[in-house]
Amino acid sequence: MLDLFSEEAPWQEPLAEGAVILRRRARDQADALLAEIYAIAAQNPFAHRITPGGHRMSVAMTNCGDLGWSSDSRGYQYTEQDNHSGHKWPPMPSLFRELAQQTAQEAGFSGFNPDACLINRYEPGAKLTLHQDKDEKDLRQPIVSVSLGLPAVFQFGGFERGDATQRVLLEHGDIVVWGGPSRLRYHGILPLKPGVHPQAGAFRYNLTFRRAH
Ligand code: MD6
Ligand code: FE
Repeated sequence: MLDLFSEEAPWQEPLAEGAVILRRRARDQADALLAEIYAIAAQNPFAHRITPGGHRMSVAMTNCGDLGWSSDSRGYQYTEQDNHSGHKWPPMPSLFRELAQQTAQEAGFSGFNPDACLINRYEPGAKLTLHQDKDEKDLRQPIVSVSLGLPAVFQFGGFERGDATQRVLLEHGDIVVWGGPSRLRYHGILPLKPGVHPQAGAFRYNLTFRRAH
């Protein structure tokens, strides 16, 4: 919808071939997205997973959808239930699914149908070290990433961990869609700076939509 009174309508910012930032694209839905996140977390609480190397992750995670990503001493995997609570993951809200499908389409990826949504919650100091997302079966499918709450510095690198990285600030309502030739680029989040966001409080939330199976 065209909003003539908005100071800054969503705009697109290319990152690399197959990767684009849709700035502020989720801003108008942010309160509804946050309400869904809180409802999901009431059923399957955010938890700090342990990496296969034995480290406690500083980012707290939960999931919704048919499959959820998690980590434990056996490795990284997609599962149908939350190993912490023993419950299935809550269904993916239609608001989430439609936003992911629509924005994938806007970025040039038609027919995206996510079966997993990982929800990350960052508190001040929390970070995500450089990694590739490669646990999904079909790497031709893109990933859609929605940022809410406090801003964070996103590192977007190359295909080797040691490659140079671009740094971009991801703010409330920004969506990153990437796939194609960029699908296996290394990326991460630098330690979150303390702050209070008017809608999300002292946290940053990130939703990543994936086709896992
Ligand atoms: C984050 N995002 O923004 C972490 N992965 O908190 C990711 O790790 C990520 O944004 C794959 C695709 C898009 C992403
Ligand atoms: Fe990732």
